[in-house]
Amino acid sequence: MNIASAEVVLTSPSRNFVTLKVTTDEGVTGLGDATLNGRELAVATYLSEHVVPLLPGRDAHRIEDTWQYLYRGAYWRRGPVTMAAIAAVDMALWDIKGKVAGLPLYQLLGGASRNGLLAYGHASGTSLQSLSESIHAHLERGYRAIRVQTAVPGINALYGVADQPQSSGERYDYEPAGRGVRPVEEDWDTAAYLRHVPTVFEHVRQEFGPELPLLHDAHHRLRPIEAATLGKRLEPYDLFWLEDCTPAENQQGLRLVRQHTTTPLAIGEVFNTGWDYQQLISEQLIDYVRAAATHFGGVTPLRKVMDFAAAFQIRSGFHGPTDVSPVGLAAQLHVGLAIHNFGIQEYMEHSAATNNVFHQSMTFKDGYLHPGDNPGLGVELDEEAAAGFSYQPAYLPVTRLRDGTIHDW
Ligand code: EZ4
Ligand code: CO
Repeated sequence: MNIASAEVVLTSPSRNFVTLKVTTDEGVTGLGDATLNGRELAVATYLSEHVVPLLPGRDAHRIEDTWQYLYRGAYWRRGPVTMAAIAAVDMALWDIKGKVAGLPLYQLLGGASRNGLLAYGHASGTSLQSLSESIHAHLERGYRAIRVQTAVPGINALYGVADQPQSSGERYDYEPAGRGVRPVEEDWDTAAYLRHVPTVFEHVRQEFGPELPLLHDAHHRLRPIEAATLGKRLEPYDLFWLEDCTPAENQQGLRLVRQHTTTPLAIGEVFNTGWDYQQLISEQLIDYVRAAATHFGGVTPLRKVMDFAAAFQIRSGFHGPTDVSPVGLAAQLHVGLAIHNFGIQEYMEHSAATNNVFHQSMTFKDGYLHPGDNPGLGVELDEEAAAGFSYQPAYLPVTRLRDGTIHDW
């Protein structure tokens, strides 16, 4: 069975998504996610100009061979645009293989290692009161693990904090990419942040008790010594993890963090290959792999990095924001269900508009996700609905310090 054609679908139900649809000469179709928040058109063009023309005539079953052909064949290695494009092809071919076999993808990866995937949701608040309401609202929706982000006195605009109050039953709808031709600017003050965050966790632990798994995302803002300080200050509150405490291109910087704190560390949502994890995993500098199938070259390399991590007792915590489409989310749910070293899955519920474009078989029940048992990935694209929403420029914010210096967002 050969690939007959492939097409790139751009849609923007409530945010932009780049989807690849591959069709075989037997009429089987597969979907892949290539969404790269804020750089969608670069990936769409990479796919349509440099990848789609290479696909017709290739054996649709030879997934590893096609992956290596696209990765090594480009000569230029790695990078988010390239790896998102390769991811889309990889996912689409796994989707096709599952449909041909009549099996959900997780069965092809070895079958389920568990009944469901523990998910965490994003609670946030501009005050301790609204944060508490947000956590309660998440618990009522079934979540059994919660990421906690709050406003910080002295910082005007901060990632991960919804600006509207959340009441029970409402979907959390913090979308960091603002529509417009330029990014908005936010501000940052490390000292203010380091002073405030431990007081928030003290409050949350007092109110919600010791058992609820709590997570926190530092979003690449800290230097190693600052990350070590935060990890130590948060130890009394027993975090499930502290995420992206530093911009981890500097992998050896994590040694310093590790020497000072036992707060578990999760890193890597912006990484795009296993090489980015080489030192972090082999030196056991992290506890959770944050990769997303979409930004990491697909199902094939995600499975490989998790097998590498397993040898070091490192578990998964795949990146699951809404800038991973339902197709990309499904891909990582199948991997998470199959691998032994699953840890937790981020889940940021897609909007109703997105769910009308992408019909998902996955379920979220009592705090656990399951990819469903439809053959392949279990996601279908309503192309007519997708065509109703054209691409709109949208960018993640940039951050400046008080003196105007650009900082990591
Ligand atoms: O800000 O995916 O842990 N989750 C995150 C995300 C990122 C967005 C950026 O597009 O850090 O919400
Ligand atoms: Co993050």
